[in-house]
Amino acid sequence: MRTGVFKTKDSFNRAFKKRMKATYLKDIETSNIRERYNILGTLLREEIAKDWIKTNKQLEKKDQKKVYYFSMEFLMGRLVTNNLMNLGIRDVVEEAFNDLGLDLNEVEHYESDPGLGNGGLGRLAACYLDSLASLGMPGYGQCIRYRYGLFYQKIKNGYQEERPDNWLSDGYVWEIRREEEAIDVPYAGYVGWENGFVYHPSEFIRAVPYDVPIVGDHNGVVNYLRLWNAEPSKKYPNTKSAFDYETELQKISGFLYPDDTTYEGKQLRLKQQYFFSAAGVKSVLKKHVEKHGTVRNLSDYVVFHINDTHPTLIIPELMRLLLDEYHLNWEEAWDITTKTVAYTNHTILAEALEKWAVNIIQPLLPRIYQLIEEINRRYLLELLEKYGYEQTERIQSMAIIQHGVVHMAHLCIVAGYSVNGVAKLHTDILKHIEMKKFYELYPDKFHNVTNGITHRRWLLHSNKELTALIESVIGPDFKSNPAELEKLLPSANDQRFQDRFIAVKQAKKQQLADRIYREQKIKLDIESIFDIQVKRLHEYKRQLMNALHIMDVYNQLKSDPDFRKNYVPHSFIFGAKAAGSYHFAKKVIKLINTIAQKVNNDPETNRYLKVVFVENYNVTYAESIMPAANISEQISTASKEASGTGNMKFMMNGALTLGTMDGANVEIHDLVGDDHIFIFGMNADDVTSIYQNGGYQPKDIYDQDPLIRGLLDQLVNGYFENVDKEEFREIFNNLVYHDRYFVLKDYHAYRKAHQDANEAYKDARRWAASAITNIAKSGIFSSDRSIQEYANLIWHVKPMI
Ligand code: NBG
Repeated sequence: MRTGVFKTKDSFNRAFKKRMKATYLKDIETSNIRERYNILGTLLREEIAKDWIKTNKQLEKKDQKKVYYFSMEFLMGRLVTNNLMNLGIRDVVEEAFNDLGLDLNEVEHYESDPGLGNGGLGRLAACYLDSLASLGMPGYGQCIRYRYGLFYQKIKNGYQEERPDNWLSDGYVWEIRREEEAIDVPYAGYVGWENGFVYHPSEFIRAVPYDVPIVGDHNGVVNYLRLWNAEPSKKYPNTKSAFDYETELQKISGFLYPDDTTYEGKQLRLKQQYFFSAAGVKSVLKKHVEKHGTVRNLSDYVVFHINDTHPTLIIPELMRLLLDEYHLNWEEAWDITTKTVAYTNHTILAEALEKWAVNIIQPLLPRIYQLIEEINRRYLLELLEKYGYEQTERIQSMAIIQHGVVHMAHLCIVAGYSVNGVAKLHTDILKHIEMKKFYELYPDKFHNVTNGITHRRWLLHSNKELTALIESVIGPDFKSNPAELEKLLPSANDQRFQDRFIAVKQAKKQQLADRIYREQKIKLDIESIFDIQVKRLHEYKRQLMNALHIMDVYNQLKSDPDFRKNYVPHSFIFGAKAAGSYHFAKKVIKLINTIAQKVNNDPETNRYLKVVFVENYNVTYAESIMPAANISEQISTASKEASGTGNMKFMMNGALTLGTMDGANVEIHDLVGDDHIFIFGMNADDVTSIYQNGGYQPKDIYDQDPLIRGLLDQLVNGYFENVDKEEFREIFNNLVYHDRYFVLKDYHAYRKAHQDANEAYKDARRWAASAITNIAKSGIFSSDRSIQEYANLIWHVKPMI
């Protein structure tokens, strides 16, 4: 029970009206949504502030270890509902709004969705912040306050266009600027020698933190996400014009992942990475020393967590501060660093494993580069001692700097005290294939923590109907302890429960269908199977295989009356952003939209088949998509998807996975068993073996398989009337001559999995039983479990309450 403004609906109403008048000189009746949202947000922030201050006081008293989670991405989604629910005041506010004749839902939907991320990596970071606060652990995010996020995706004539995502245009009610904690981040210049190395930067950029509160679930705890903004430093550079300096600042906190195909682009990314890493580390050290009077016990109180390699520069920056500013010697500094830094790997894709050319790092960060060199030198000496000259090849392949290139993952493994993968299979691949030599060197550093999702946002908030249904059977305990979902298992075969589950699913499908109709004017039939693939657009995720299969279905609907009789109508839904410079991925978007246009407008078949590519897929969209799915497409080339987290969200909302034995699909399969999932295709060993031994010729499949040849030919033979015949030549060539991700090789298995799913869906009871089984088994994928594991295994942090 709250005191003050949120105590009762009447106290809230009074405060709301009063604040409306004082701020906008308006009555409730004449106010608009923006004003209503802002007043609600302000009152909420004041409420949160009380808990925030309390949390800080508590921490002040009980000085304990804290985690700083550095990530290039945080896909937070809207916070208003989250905050209302976690504070336990949504009902009061809703009633108050009803009394005022206002719609809380509408006001909640006014909030912008900050797109400070690209995909699973960023959403994972956001789920983890929610769990940290909800478990009462002191854990804080560190990132950049990108003015325009990743980008806003427009679909124009089937093509993706990238626009600035102006999420800050109307301010951001949650953030608090902390002017006094700003940090000057040094760049460029040179390193001199005055009884020791002295760094003379030629330029500083001021990093100003904006803190966004992260509210724990009904526990009075408030953590924060710190977003650093780039601003002019008082130490003004004398090497640049004001105009150039200002342009540079704008770029640093402008976009996430700016095009890095040019030298300047690469330099900008590195600048961004150093910007928030350096600002974060320095501010933490400053506070620590203020409190403890020394940096020597840092590792007892601080963990710097490196989320994928983007924040790797934390490592040399920490060394730099310990050596140059706190005047420790190398051994002392290294000892502290290697006890403070932990690293999570999120991908084995070679092109995503960051490598920075020395000729980019060195001019931009001369002292940092010098320290990386020294770390590498000492480390190589150790390797030499261990392995001897006979194994120089092994040693060279493990070096941090190789042929003028710095391998960031190697630096993380060498300097971090922990390296973890994000699903069992992924960790095994790291240990035994990708990072085999490092695992042999440091077996104790390697851990697995399978990813998780916050069940609060992905079940309790975004699927209130399902939550209520579950609660009516097993009581409310699953909300705070999601493992309790398992109690639902006996209901899987209860016909009355199945009926109620089906009714909820239909209602959620209708809500999604309404949104899609409103925005894209495509009508979906909720009796059709909602078959959904939402995730970053990438070749390894094989949206292309899904698209080819839709063409295949369409061909059969057109030519085979028996097929049509047996086919349960399907609505295939896609959501995905392609990186701006990822040309091929953008072609796939165009292909999906071209297919959609053709099939949706064919009166002969469009009762059976619809295709939708939703525009600007983001967290908010995902909240209406996850609850509405019947089939969750998780069809990556085995071994390539480190974990996946969409797979978990779909599962928790009662969709059945149709997927490969990849990432966390493997764990989903192990939990639910063969009967409640559709697994197909090559496994990770098959894939690895082909990569190692070669021997795959997609052209042979094209030549020998008439079905596949027919489909591929349709890409280039004028079959799509509304596009140039050559539009998809590149896709055709890629599949026939390269097919690095085995689309053709897995195609028939994929097709068969779809046939099985189609048949299974006809037995509505069996399908519902499977869906309920999936929900019952999904508790383990709550990010509360993941965070508990990080805390026990890696961070050694404890709840503060
Ligand atoms: C992604 C993986 C996903 C995984 C998320 C979160 C990157 C680099 N990696 O499989 O592709 O679920 O990280 O761990 O975005």
